[in-house]
Amino acid sequence: MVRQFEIAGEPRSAEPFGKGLIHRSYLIRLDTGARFLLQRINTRVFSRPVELMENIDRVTGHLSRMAAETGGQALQLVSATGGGSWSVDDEGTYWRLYHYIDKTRTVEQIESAEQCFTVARAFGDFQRLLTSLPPPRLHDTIPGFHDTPSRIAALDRAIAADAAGRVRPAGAEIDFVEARLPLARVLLDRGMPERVTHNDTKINNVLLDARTGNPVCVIDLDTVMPGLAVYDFGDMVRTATCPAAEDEQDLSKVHARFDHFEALARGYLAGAGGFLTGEEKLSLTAAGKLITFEQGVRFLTDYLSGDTYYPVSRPTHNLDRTRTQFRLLESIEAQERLMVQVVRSLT
Ligand code: GN1
Ligand code: MG
Repeated sequence: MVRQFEIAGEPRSAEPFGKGLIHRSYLIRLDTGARFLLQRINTRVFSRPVELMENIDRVTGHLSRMAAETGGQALQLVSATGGGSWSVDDEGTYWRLYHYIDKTRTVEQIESAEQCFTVARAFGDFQRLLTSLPPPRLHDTIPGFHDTPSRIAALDRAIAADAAGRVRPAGAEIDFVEARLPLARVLLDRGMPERVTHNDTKINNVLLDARTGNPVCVIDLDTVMPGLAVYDFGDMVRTATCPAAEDEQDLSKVHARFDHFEALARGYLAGAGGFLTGEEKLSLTAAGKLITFEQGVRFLTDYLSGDTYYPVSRPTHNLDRTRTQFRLLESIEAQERLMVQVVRSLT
């Protein structure tokens, strides 16, 4: 497959790479020492791979041009020998090849409040650089990705079908959602503009300089599409304020760290504050609640459906993930007033 791309050398090795839940990634080494990242696109999740790659082509092209001006770096696709930036194998599987960005590392868990600031600023910068992406509108690579009401509708269908016989063991979690239905609409009807957003703003989607730890490049561009700016902030709250892993089974470890929240808000506003409207800035806390809720609903739906979307390594894996999200949401709710206050003081 690597030979289907414009590379100068012979591929020597391929090893599985990274911890993504969706695609399969391989680190490729050529005889010249050059390294690449080969990715097998999951077309069960991204059912329109050509549109997906059109988006990524435009976004990486724009970011590279901007990076040249700002001195940063951007992901770069390798062209396929037949033209375009992807290749299809005999089985109809889509593949793409990125240049590997050297001297960087990723971390799975935020290490400090300071790191929250730098990573949030990197995602804020990312959004800001993309405010000048020329038209047309990007494709929706996953339609309705953050359409929380339709995520709830999907949950309702999974409950009705009870395909895996798991409605009973998930009773408490189903009740939890039931009690919070109005939250699904909390960001809608606020007149916020559509922006270009990343939609997967976990810390492991920022390459950090291996030596200094400074952000070098935002990666994982598959869900870059039109959306509300604050969705990205909400996903940072979900993933960066909590000291525990997404699938932690000891719920006493799950909570939102206030100082991390504050650092995220400062960092994000440092990157994106210049273009955000007042309404967007005042929606940051609500976005943290919403995205945590929505992710819990997605995990719960997958649990009830018999684990068809997220890979699992134990039968209750998706239920455990659901529980961390809901516990985290409770923790955010308990601190909500203070969070709103701190955001207001920053704006
Ligand atoms: C998936 O594959 P990964 O880890 O980058 C998912 C995100 C979820 C996340 C939960 C396309 O992302 O939306 O927030 O898992 N990506 C897609 O860990 O569904
Ligand atoms: Mg990822």
